[in-house]
Amino acid sequence: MRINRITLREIRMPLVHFFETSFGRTTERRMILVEVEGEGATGWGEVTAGENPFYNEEWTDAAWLILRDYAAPRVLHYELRSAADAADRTAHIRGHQMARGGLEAAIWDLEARLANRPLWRHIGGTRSEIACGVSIGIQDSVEQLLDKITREVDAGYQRIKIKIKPGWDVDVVRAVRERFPQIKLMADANSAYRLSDAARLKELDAFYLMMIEQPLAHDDIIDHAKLQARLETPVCLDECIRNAHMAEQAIGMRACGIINIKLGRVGGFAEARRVHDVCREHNIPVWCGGMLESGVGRAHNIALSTLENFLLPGDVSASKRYWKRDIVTPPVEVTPQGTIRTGDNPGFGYELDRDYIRQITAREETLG
Ligand code: OSB
Ligand code: MG
Repeated sequence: MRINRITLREIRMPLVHFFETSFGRTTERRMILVEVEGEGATGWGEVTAGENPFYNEEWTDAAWLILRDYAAPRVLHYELRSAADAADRTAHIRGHQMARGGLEAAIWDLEARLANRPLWRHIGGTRSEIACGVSIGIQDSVEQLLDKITREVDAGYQRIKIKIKPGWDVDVVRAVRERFPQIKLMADANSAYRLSDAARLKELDAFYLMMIEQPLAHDDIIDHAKLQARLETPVCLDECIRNAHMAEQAIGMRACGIINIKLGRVGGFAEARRVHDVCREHNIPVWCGGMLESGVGRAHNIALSTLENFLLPGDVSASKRYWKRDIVTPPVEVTPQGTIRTGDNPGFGYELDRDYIRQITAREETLG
């Protein structure tokens, strides 16, 4: 398979509602779409980096340069044996998994289309319906948070994740638990705590959370192991896990009981599958995380979630929770049972709304 053209597009999409985490508030997404052309077909990927280097070190503007100057030239006009080999072509780049992963995912989509197969089957997925949860950001008041949770539970979502940070943690989780004693509930701190906060985090054990996600530093597996030894609640690692080797080390150290796999964070489908396989071998369940994706990234997350060891509801939810209008048609929809059904369409499975993409494109560059 040979790629002869790569088009980068930066699109801007305002969120229906701001999304706030411990590292800040997002009101508009700036994401890069990667379109690869080769063998008479095209494939699409999305770069999941944030607008600022606050979740991890990547951000939209850096990703653009990495793709344009380093990643794309390594893939263009090169005879790829398969999409599974695409990540190797850019593996000499240190870090920048999200930039590399957007390109890699586009190549998988292209390969699936050339084979006339749905992407989820092409990557080895086994389930035709995935379980969905929601991630609910920090709100201006606890009342607002409770209202939002009510809405999502009523919509059928199978588990609720709330964001926490110092000052918005134990009391908030207690209030949620009092109102919703039965729901599957978890909390995500996005690295807002230090090991010296262990006693505070230990208080969360009282609320039988499914897990606490990434409480400590984004790059510190060792302290998570020390924390996990003191908590009943399973730790779930997100930011810390950038590849299968790190997953293996974290599991070996008992730093976590669960891992969140994000396609971009690990650099694409090939590495995501390796992380998945390592976790399965060690009986560590995984689920698919999200990065406020447009329909393209969302569709890739759906495909990823069909792999066998995605045993817990993920952060893959309906387009309308984020966008007034998504860039795919139909938009991603969730059943009243809190699931998303996959289909038999080739590639990532949705139609692109090219008119709308054109309208919201802030810059475009074709390489090759
Ligand atoms: O840590 O999972 C996270 C959004 C932006 C950055 C980091 C995270 C998130 C989410 C949202 O939790 C998940 C989603 O619904 O896309
Ligand atoms: Mg997270």
